[in-house]
Amino acid sequence: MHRSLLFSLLLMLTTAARGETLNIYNWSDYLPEMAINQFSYETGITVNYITYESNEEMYERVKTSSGEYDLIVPSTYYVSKLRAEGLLQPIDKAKLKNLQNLDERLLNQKHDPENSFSIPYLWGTTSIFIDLAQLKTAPPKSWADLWRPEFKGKLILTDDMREVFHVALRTLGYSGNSTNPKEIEAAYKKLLALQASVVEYNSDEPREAITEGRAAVGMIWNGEAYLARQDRFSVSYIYPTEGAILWMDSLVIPKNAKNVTAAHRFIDFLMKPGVAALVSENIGYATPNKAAFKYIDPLVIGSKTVYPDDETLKNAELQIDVGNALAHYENYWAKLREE
Ligand code: N2P
Repeated sequence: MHRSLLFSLLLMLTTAARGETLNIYNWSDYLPEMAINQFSYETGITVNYITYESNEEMYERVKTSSGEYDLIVPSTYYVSKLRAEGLLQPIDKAKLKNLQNLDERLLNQKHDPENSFSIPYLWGTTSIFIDLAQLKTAPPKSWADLWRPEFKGKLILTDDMREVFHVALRTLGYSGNSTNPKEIEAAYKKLLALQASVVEYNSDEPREAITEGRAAVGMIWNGEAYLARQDRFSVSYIYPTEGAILWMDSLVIPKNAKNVTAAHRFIDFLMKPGVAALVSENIGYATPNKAAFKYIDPLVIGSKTVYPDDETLKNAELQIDVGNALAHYENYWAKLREE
């Protein structure tokens, strides 16, 4: 047997014997299994992958956890919230030799000015999908069109509080990050009027709702639309006239994480150009890793669904922290979902 192979096998056995485990708490369908296996093969660290469907679900669990998670992947506005509440620990950049691969335009953003606590993982949009095979009328062009009566019983929304409010707020001409209680209330009323059209709020596997014929139109994450189209060619992803929702998710380490060293190793592993390319191609979201681009299939880079063009980006609104106004959103969201 080749010596280095023997050596890595021994290493794997000894680390496995030590029982080193990395607990990753991430969105569903947001990290290809191939990448996890590669990491375990290279490091001997076992990955325990647990998933959530929304920032809110993740936040509730992390807030009350006693160190169950070593790595989590919040959106920008939850990075700032977790950080402000002292729930994160600083990232040791000296341990990240691949950090230079990231596009500096996505670093040092408002939610974490020096990236002391977060490293960008993926970014993307939330917009409108249509399944032309099911849709018998003219496709929607705007968020406002989702209220058209002919979509009744064919529409899905993401199960995502801020995003669903964002759509209603934009339809009313307000910012998707409104902190004005009157505007949030108006958005809630607007959403009540949409309720009869909604077949489900789905943030788990919305593409199944499409491929199984339950939904013909609605809100979706770009990666989900990209994967849905691979199964069903009649699915397209369009950007509404009011502008898409723009978001970015980052890797962060909770304050009470148990395996901080392995968490850093995993973050660094994800920033390897080949791994970042695999992730972007496999799940259809945009990587902030500029060194990865030369490895990504040009068809994926050229896809407006995965990598929106400048015009789309200019028209989109990035989700940001709404501070104390979050309580208004939560209050109306609970009412809406009780309906
Ligand atoms: C994919 C998760 C998308 C993350 N299931 C949205 N911020």
